[in-house]
Parts: sequence; C-alpha cells; structure tokens
Amino acid sequence: MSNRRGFLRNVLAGAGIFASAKVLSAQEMQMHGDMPGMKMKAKRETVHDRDASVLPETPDIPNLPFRLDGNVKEFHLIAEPVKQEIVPGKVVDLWGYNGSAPGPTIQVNQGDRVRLIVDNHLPEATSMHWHGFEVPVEMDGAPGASQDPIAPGGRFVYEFTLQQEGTYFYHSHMAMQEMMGMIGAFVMHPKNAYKPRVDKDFVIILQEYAILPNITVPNSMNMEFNWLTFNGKAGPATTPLLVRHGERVRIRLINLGMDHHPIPLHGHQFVVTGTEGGRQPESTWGPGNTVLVGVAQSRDVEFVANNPGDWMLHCHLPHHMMNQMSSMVGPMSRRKGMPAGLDMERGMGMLRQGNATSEENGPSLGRGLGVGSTAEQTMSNSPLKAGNPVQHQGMQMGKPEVSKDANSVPGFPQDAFMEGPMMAMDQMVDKPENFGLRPGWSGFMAGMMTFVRVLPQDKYNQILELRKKQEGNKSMKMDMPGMEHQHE
Ligand SMILES: [Cu+2]
Repeated sequence: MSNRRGFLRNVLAGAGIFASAKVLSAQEMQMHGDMPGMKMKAKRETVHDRDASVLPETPDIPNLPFRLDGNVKEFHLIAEPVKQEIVPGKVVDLWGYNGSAPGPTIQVNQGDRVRLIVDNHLPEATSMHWHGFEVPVEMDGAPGASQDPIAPGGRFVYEFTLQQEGTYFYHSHMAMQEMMGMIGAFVMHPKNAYKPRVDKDFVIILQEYAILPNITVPNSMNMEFNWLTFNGKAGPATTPLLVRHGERVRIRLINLGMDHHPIPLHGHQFVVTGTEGGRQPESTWGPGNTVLVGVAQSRDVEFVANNPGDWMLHCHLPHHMMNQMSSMVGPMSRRKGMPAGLDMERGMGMLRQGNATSEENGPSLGRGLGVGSTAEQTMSNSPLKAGNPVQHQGMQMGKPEVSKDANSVPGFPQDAFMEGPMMAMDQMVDKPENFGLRPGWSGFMAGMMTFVRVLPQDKYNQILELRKKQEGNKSMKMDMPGMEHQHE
C-alpha cells in the first residue's frame, strides 16, 4: 500500500503531469469511456450498451486509473521492484508495475486514443510491449527493433488509437524481466457489447516463479517452478470468484511464463468465446470444461453458473497445484536429526544469503537440474514418521490420516505430507469471499487454484455485506486501490 501511495506522490509532485488532473475511479472510467461515443450514437443504443456490459474485475489486482487529456486517455505505468505477498508470510521480491505484480489492469473502449507513459524505476533497461496490438511499429515496444530500451530512470511515451476488442496484455519485452512478474492485463471493450451479455466478468493472469525456501528473489534462470500464481497469489490466498446462481459468467485467462496451463472448471461446461486475437465467432464455441492457455495467449471462457456450490478452478498440471515444492524439504523435516555439524538450514541445503541470481549463488540454484545444482542434497522420499507435527503459527496443524502399515507401501508418502489437515490455514487467509467454505478447505488449495462460488442469492448478499463492511474499515485506515488520491 505504501508503494502505491509513494507512486502517486511521485506522480503528483515529480512529473507534474497529474498536478491539476483528477484521477478517475473504475466507475468513472467506464462513464467517461462511454462519453465520447455518446454524442455520436443514438442515445437509446448507448444506454442499452451500457446496461449490457459489465466491468471486468481482476481479483487481488487494482485497475489503473487514467486522466483525460482532451479525447486521449492517459495512463501512467511505472516499472519498479515490488514486494508481493503471494501467500501469508511469503513476501517475495518481484518486478512489476505501480507496486503490483502483475501490474494493474488497464481498461479502454474500442476506438479510444490512449497515451501510456512508461517510467523505468528499475536498475536496468526495460521496454514495454503491447501484446497483439495493431499499432504503428514505433509503438510496438520491441527493444532494438522499434525503439531503444528505456534506460534506468528514463521514460517512453506510447500513444496510439485502438480499433481492436478483447483480452490483451502488456509486458516487458526483456525476456528475463517477464519471469520477474512484468505483465498486466489490457482489456479492450467492444463498441457493441458482446452477446449474450454476461453478469460477471473476471480477469486472471497466470504466472510462475522458482523461489527456493529462504530466498525472496525468483530465479529467472530456472526452468522448473515451485510458485504458481493467479493474479499474484497462490492458493489458498487467491480470492474466489463470486457469482449468483444462474448468472452468465466470463473468465479471461492470460498466461505469461514458461509453461502452458490447462485450466478446468469443476461442475460446468463452458465455451471459449475469445482468444488473444479478440472475440471468436459463435460457430467455434464447442463445449468443453478445460481450456489450455498457452504461453503468451489469452482465452475467454463463458458459462452459465447453473450448478450451485464451491467449484474449483485450477491448473491441472499436478505440480502447479502445490506451493513451494522442493524435493528435499519434506524428508528433511521428518527425519530424526540433522547431519552432524549442520544446522537446520544447512542440513536442508537451504541458502542463507544472497539472492537467486547473485554472484555467490548464480545458476547453481536449479532444483535438481543436474549440473550446478549442488546446493541441494540428494534425498530419497524417506519413510514417514508421523509424530506430533511441528506447529507453525496460525496454521491448523493436524495429524495426517495414514494407515498403520503405510510405510510398507511402495511409493508412500505422496500427498500425506503435502496437503490436507497438515497445511490448513483458514484463519490466515480469512476474507469475506471465503465465508462459509468448509472448515479446513485451505489445506487443499495451493498454487494455481481458486474457487468459482456459485451462490444462492441470500449467501451472495451476505458475503457482499461482509465485503462492504471490510472495505469501509479499510478506507478508514489505508488506501484503496484506484482511490489513493483521496488520502494524499
Ligand atoms: Cu499449470
């Protein structure tokens, strides 16, 4: 929060460009966005259009406010280091935009003229690419090809008119920076609202990081990943998508990483209505329940939430449904003692200083990648001695349910120490959107996992009330996303 506050102060004081401008909230954005078109269109049609479209929300990520300079929508993005709490207590050093990784979501209307001021507050050069945008080549943000990289402390101003519609994104076009979090969603709303209309519209950005225990900096050189996130949060810290029973829902999935993610939704069939190229013709909408979101792609899925319940939405790659997976930590934590002369951390092969790409560690941080991965010890998946589990503050550490002869079964243990009652932390991730989930639910949510909660009207309203109350409390104490200016 202090980052965002700082961001705004810098903008107000330093650049001067916002000095007399009003920063718009999401609702105002939508209203202003419709205004230029209003004069051109028949009034009736405009009203209808506005009724028919609903603003997408990006759970856990703010929208980027803009100011109007004549007919130009002006956005200000700051590339900068970010501290991001991906699950409670796990704060990592990422690179993102305006205090967030992924960066804030940009929303514009088809036909808009936009100006995007990009300031580089990173210690190295960067460049901003507008993925899939049909813009003049000088505005493409390809370093070395269409422009010089933006030097540290430097600025580049992009400006273009957008005639496209759909789910797009912006990202650093420096490959290693992409693996530090540097992406954000860019939604272009169509001139004529999509049909059929949806009642709920969500954006989810899929990312992955390699971060060993005790390290806060992702190893962007690694090719295996142990932290998998939706909108910068890993389960159970992701915020569920709330919908009313019977509503039509759109979910926009965007992937930028090293893996393709097959994303199933439980309990429903959906159709893919959009890709990174915009709306797809209805003739292509075959039913499915798992959508493969490839690297650098976006997929819009739509469905009618006709099946009440708390339904999982997740990546189906097994290792993408886990947190902090690291081969030796489990066995080390349950064997009888540390090797002679070693403390816990060294016994587990954990690094105690430096960052992932620092001189002293460098690429040796690979997790079992062979050459150069000597910082880790070779460990078998040793027998499970289920004593009283180590208690971690705030977690509901229960004993796993295992049979008496479990250790005689080849392959055991698998999930016994990976999830379930051992790892539940319902209280630590308590928020209105989680209200009423089954006790212990959080022990089974990790990595790229969240819920689509298809709720009856009364429960939906109850949660909204809780959310309102919490937001009321919050605005007394701290900044709200997109509304920072009120507290300056
Ligand atoms: Cu995945």
